[in-house]
Amino acid sequence: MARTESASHEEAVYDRRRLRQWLAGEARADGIERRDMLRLLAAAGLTTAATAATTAFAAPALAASGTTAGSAAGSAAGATGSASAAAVPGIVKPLPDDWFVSRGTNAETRFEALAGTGHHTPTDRFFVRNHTATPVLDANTWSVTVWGDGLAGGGAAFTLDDLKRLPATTRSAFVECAGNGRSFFTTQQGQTVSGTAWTLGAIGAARWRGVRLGEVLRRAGLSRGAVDVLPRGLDADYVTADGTNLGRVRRPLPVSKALDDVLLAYEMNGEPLPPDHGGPVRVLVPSWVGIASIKWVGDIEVSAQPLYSPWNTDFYRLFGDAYPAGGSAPLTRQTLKSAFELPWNASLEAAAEHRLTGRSWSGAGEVARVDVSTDGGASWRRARLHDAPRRADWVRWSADWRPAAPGAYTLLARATDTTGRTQPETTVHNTQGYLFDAVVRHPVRAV
Ligand SMILES: Nc1nc2c(c(=O)[nH]1)N[C@H]1C(S)=C(S)[C@@H](COP(=O)(O)O)O[C@H]1N2
Ligand SMILES: [Mo]
Repeated sequence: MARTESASHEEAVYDRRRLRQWLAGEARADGIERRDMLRLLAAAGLTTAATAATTAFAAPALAASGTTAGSAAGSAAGATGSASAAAVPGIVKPLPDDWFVSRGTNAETRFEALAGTGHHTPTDRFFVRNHTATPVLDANTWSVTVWGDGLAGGGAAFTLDDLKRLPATTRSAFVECAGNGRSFFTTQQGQTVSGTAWTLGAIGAARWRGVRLGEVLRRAGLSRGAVDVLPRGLDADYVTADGTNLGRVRRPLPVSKALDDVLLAYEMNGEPLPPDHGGPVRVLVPSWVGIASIKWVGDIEVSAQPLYSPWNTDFYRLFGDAYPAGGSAPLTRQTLKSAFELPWNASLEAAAEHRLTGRSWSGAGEVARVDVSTDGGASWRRARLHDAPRRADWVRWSADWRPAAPGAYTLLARATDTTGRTQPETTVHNTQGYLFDAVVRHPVRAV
């Protein structure tokens, strides 16, 4: 508990410090409307007239050398046997209907498709969240440029071979969208939220191999004055529904996190990182909201001043009645969730023994225990854990159940992590539906 609270306190302090620096003309805020900055400043109690000029966005000319996935999803049909492919323009890999639900430019993993698959999500079943479309990049010509006034020298570029020559690290971690579970704000709590209506499948866990970002930053000449690191994707500019061009997907990361456990990953589950998941190289930010893990990274700005992008100002903060007018501090760690590996409204044989399986995860600490209810929350029992709980990862669990009679049942799973947090009954509303952590009520039928 103490660890979580002090960490979120540090984030609030960090955010306020950035705002002060912006007011003093020390911070840059590209792509952010002045009124949005003023709203943030007001929220932080820093309402002095802001007259700081912003510096023009200067970056090395970088062209995404490659094509963008067009109608690849269509050609994927038939590649996976009987299941037809869900249509998501912009995603390269096949999306069979029994593994995925298509949601706009995104594909959600069906949790029932993970039953019996092992600890890591098979890459072919891993959810895809694209702001635009998957660019298919050539690993032989790809490179990442590290640049900015937070470096002592003039910066550096690294090819894939350069990165592979540096010491490699392998680790297991989940990537989860901050909006995972968003639809339950509406279906369980009767609230309105904006964004992709995910159920619980905007998460996957994989074994990632790559080089520590800290190693790359040091070789590029990281200076002591560096504050923020801004990785940027090579996918197309993101244009909002109202036509505003927000530029390429990018989100600042404090240097402290960048030097801690962040990877530049070039392998996923023992294979070269595939196009949909950011190949040839993506950023992997363990425990944090998925948006931090920038795919198709093309350049990384290292800055001696705090940086902003729409992805840490207008998006990926908590807005709403319970939050300050400018929103919460930018989101960092994920929250706590659990899911059954069963379809919604699954049919189970009555008076037969069933092994209910599922997974739980937390961005704050390891999962300490999982409790399961098969009677809508009237009684609970402890599930068996099938993995050694680890930070930034999920655990598989199971509980046996014999439905006494045919009829409708509500299954619940509730995780507790090592910081002492337990999934609550409801999540405090925020307008963009981030960080849903309440226990999900999963309906099944015994027949
Ligand atoms: N360049 C780029 N990086 C990106 C995104 C994107 O659209 N473009 N989406 C982000 C979001 S919101 C999430 S949740 C994760 C999803 O990773 P995945 O598609 O490999 O599951 O990638 C993040 N990195
Ligand atoms: Mo996301």
